[in-house]
Amino acid sequence: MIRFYYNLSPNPMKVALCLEEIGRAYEPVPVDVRRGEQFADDYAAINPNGKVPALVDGAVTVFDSNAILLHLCETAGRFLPEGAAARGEMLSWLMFVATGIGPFSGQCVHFRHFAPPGQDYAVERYTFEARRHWGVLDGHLAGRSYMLGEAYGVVDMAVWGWARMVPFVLGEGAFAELPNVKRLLDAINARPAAQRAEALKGRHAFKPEMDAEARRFMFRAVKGA
Ligand SMILES: N[C@@H](CCC(=O)N[C@@H](CS)C(=O)NCC(=O)O)C(=O)O
Repeated sequence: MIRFYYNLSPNPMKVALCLEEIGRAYEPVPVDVRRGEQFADDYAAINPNGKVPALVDGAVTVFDSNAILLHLCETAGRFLPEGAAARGEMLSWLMFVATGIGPFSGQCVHFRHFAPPGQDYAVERYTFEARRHWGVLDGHLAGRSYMLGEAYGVVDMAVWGWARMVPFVLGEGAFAELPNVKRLLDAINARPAAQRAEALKGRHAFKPEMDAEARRFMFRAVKGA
């Protein structure tokens, strides 16, 4: 059975959605990053980057959320477009989410909500880049139901993980400027697989506090890195 290493943050949640969509049995294995569990030696062997998510599927180990989405959709033979041109589009948008939406939204959250005060330059820079990336995505979605046209697929799952967090990333009211992102989010939220993925919240008591211990773990690296 697949072992899925997760917490409830955006990157693991997109994988949870995909697992639920393809309907393969999996064992969710919680990794509490605020308690430093991502640095355990056995986990470092699975993900040398010391982050969640990661997945062990028989002999195959995959880390990094968008790599995991591709692995799951390829092995299921579902949620991927057909033809070279459509594959190019799929890879482009998937990497846009992996290298743009995710990291800029993540840093925006960090500097707006968790960093000590007085980081105006970082807040401005990451808010600008996060908003700009979401704006590109919103413009792309105008006139299409899903990221690659009329069929729901792997890129939509990647977007969903972070789209759920847009008000936390950019501020309450941010969806007013991102109507197409909101429409996509609502469409995916209505899917039973999304509701099953969200139900992961009830399975494990992750540490809620961002206290001194949790902050220390933000500045620690995997041994040997
Ligand atoms: N590129 C990675 C990023 C993974 C990542 O940043 N995960 C966060 C949770 S969303 C994490 O593990 N944070 C804990 C830490 O930074 O120690 C992916 O897409 O999987």
